[in-house]
Formats: sequence, structure tokens, C-alpha cells
Amino acid sequence: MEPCILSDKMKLYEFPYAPNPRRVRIFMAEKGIDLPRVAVDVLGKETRTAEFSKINSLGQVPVLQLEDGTLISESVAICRYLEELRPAPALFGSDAKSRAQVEMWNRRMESEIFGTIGNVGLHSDEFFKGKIAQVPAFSDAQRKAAPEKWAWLDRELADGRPFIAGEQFSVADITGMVASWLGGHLKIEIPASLTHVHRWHERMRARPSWSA
Ligand SMILES: N[C@@H](CCC(=O)N[C@@H](CS)C(=O)NCC(=O)O)C(=O)O
Repeated sequence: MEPCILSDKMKLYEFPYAPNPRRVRIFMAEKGIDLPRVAVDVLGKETRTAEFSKINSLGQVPVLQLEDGTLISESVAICRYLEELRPAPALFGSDAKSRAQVEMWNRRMESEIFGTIGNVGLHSDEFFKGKIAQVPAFSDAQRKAAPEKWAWLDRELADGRPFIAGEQFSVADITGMVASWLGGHLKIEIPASLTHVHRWHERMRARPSWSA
């Protein structure tokens, strides 16, 4: 089914080859929705211009512009807003317990796995020179730490649950999907021995939203 345009008056500033905009794209694909998009040339450093800093003072995409001009950055904040507008399927949980579990797992996936892999790129890639104080030794240490982070997830998924936060697909799975996608680009693979993570990963790759 073709996604339906949620509003032709909102605008999503994004860039197709970066993990955080990808989180929002996967989220929208799972919801079956789309929005008018403005392509920002991140590699051409359009995010670092004075013009773009009026859109996001941190110089990052994604940013969602609402009909009244309000600007929302931070991929999870954008996803939460979209969840409010289009509650089904619920990707942030559907009752007190599942909402807390999704929050817990999304934060864990972000801080333990996506963040670890992201730090490898942030602290070594030429692109971030001058934007952050790079510490190449930290990049190396995070690269070494990544397999153990995936191994932690493997031990968790050994209980047989189909999705990271439990029985339902959620935004925590999306954070895992972008972590593995980014890891692939940085040559940080999920160790072959981690059968539970691989089973989860195969299921994620089979979802149509994987290629959003
Ligand atoms: N915490 C933010 C992070 C956004 C972010 O890091 N965006 C990157 C792309 S993945 C970016 O726009 N970088 C542009 C730059 O460094 O100039 C979020 O979740 O949206």
C-alpha cells in the first residue's frame, strides 16, 4: 500500500544517507505515512550554514516543520509527534507498562549500541573534524566495545521474545535497525556467533520499512 501524505503543509528536512533521518523514515514507513521532504545536503555541509542554523541551532537533520512554522528537531521527538497524530500501529507502546518498556529499550538501544557505533564515526571521520573535538583513541575503543554491546543484546534476546521491547515491534527496534545499518557502513558487523541478534536482524531486514 502506498503511504498517505499526512499533511502537505508540514516539511521534513532530511538527508537520505544518515542514520537519524533514517530512523524517522523507517518510523513513517511503519505507520504508512509520508510528508513533503526537503533534501538537505549534509555532505556539502549545508547543515553548517547560518541559514540552516535558523532551522536547527545544532546544525542537524532531521527537522520537522509544522503547519504553524514550529520546528521540531531530534528524531525521537519527531517520531513521538507523528505517533500522536497517527496512533496506530503504536510504536511507543500502548499502555503504561509497554510505554515504559519501550522507553527503557529505546534508551538502552540508543546509549549502548547506536551511540557506541555512532561514536566510532564521530571520532574518526574527516567530516566531523572541526565540528567536534575528535579523540581517535576513543573511536578505536568504541569500535572494540561494539561486539560486546551486541553480545549483551544477544543475552537479552535469548528469552525468545520477537522484538527488542517484547511482543510488539517498536521504536526500540528502529533504533537497533539504524545501529546495524550504520555499523555495516563502518565495518562493525554483528558477530556471527550471536544467533539471537541475527534472528532478530533477519526479521528486521525482511520488513518493507528496512529500505525506507
Ligand atoms: N540527536 C539528533 C542527532 C541528529 C544528527 O546527528 N544528525 C546528523 C545526521 S545523522 C546530522 O545532521 N549531521 C550534520 C552535521 O554534522 O553537519 C537526532 O536524534 O535527530
